[in-house]
Amino acid sequence: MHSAQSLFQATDFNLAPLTPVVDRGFADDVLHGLALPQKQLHAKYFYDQQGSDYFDQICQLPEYYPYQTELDLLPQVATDLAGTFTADCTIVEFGAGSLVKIKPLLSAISSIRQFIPIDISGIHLEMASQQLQSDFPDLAVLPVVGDFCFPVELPVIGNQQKVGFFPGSTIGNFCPAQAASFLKNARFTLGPDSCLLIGVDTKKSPLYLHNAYNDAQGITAKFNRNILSRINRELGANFTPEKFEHYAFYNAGQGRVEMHLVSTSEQVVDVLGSSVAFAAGESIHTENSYKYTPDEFCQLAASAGWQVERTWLAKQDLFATYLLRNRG
Ligand code: AVI
Repeated sequence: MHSAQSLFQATDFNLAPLTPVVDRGFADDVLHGLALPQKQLHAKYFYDQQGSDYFDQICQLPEYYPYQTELDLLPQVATDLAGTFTADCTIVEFGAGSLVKIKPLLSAISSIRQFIPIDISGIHLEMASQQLQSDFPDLAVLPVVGDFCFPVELPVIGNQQKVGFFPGSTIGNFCPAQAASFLKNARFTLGPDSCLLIGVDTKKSPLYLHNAYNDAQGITAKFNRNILSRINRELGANFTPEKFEHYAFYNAGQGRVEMHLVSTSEQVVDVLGSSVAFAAGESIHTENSYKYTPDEFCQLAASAGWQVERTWLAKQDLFATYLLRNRG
């Protein structure tokens, strides 16, 4: 990721003008998304340093049940898995974030020798990996900065069994077709005889879901608007984030929470030389968060070549963790 300072570089050491150095992939995705009839931005772009910090704050909110519910479930999952994974193994975490949820597994499963966290947010990953390494000095921690939406090349790790770990219901941020393709890519990344331990949010009361994405302190709103600030910082755009309202609701037909940023007035924004016009009330669709019943998730996993071997449901069925096995 580019920091604010790395955005501009002098083409000649003593002369202006300064040339913006932009991440073309990010720029192309933003321009493409804002040109669609329903404007959209890819949710993976929430997670620059500031966005990752906001997400950590969301996880501490009383309304945002998925985080704490999964964290409370994991010690039981880990104890049960200690009897399954008895030979030396390597854990590969997709979208590793702050590396909190791996700790119950590392504490309970003594056969874990290596840990490979993969995350798109390099600085965040580096800091969290250093901390984890000092907490578990006998573990080999091998962070990989990368986009886990695609197959990822792992460091050479020998012949140990590989176990993928994808907590947090991040799979819900993909549409079902993308989720199936993530699951297929994960099979490819992890290889034959692998397993995948995955956390998936369940369908539940719309009001409960609504509150989780509309917290009283407005942190989710800040997280949502930060994507516009990031586009300003990294692509030199001139969004006024306060002129966009956070709007999140459960779309029961689609089985997903949708997040949008709604323009509060008619306005034109400059993004990399393109003028992007907004009508008052027009939205940018910034995130989907799909929820799955256990049956729906078993079908999705099967369509990608995984078999559900074990299911753990949290209290009141608020959240599920599944152990999947690669059917080869
Ligand atoms: C990371 N992901 C699973 C979160 C979710 O619930 O979809 C992101 C999030 N968006 C708003 N609050 C949290």
